[in-house]
Amino acid sequence: MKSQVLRILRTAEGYVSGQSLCEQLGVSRTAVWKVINQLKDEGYGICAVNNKGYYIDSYPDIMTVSEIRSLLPEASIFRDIVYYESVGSTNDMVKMLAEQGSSSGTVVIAGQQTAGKGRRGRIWTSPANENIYMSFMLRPDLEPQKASQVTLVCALAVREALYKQGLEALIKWPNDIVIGGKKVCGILTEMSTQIEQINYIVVGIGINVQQKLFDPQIAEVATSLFIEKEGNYRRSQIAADVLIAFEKYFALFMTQRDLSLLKETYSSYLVSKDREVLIIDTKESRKGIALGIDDTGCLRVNVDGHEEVIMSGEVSVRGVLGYV
Ligand code: BT5
Repeated sequence: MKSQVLRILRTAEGYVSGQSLCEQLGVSRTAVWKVINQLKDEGYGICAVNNKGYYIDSYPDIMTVSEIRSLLPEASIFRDIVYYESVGSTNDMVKMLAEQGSSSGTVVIAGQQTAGKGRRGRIWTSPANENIYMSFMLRPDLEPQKASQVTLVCALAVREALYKQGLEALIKWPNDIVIGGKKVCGILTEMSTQIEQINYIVVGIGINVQQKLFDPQIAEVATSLFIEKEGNYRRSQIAADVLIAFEKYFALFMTQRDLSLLKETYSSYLVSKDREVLIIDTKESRKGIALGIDDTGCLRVNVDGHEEVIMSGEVSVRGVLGYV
């Protein structure tokens, strides 16, 4: 009921009377009053005026299930949201829930991760209560070899959510979001398969929001929204915006089961578009000009006048002068 009260107050043009809340929710005045007090305790700035009702004039930066749910449309595919103060990894947690039979669209969000993961055993640093650590699980009707394309769909969603915050975020193929040439977000997609079929797919997103200092090992390449542009970021709002944008892009992705409808948009946000990149193979490195992605999410690079198609995971691509 908390999320319903929040959704009503948030979308109202002005004050909402206690009577109207009671009627919309089918509960007593006392029940409404209790929820309002709980919300005040959580830090919501709720004005209560006699004969007018309630109005929210400030929102705290808190990650609660009711806050996030109230920011999502009622028909969102992300129905089951779980929040933990601290977990090892939100990807591992949502996988565990998937193994226990949780439904498609389960979301796990944490205030902190003690074993945050990057790709190939790398570490994702995840200090408490500053950033977003979120994973969701889907059970799409999709061939396993296409799962990695969902990472690119998610990158589009994160870019859009950050753009709503007034930030010019770009995508470093395949799974990083960068601002000012530094990494502000990483995405890790994992899956469980049966022969030729996906059981479930897990998409994990780490976004640095309020963090002001980074470990020396990553300080050169990592940044946060706050470092790039000071502001009162509300993590729940950003997390909800990512989920809303993901649902929109994922629906387009599933109509074709590839990135054909999204490749132009994705390519237009590529940080390396039309720029020289270094393709780092196990055997050799070579330079080329990044052109964009193809229908399957491979990076198209012009190398000495010939187009090469680079698969993610096969090689690493970076700017000739550094990370981007
Ligand atoms: C990624 O891996 O970029 C995927 C990161 C996914 C993290 C999310 S958080 C929620 C969910 N639960 C998890 O356990 N994971 C996901 P990769 O491309 O391998 O990049 C990892 C590299 O990024 C590290 O080796 C560092 O160099 C750098 N790095 C580590 N922590 C960072 C941070 N907080 N911000 C920016 N860069 C970081």
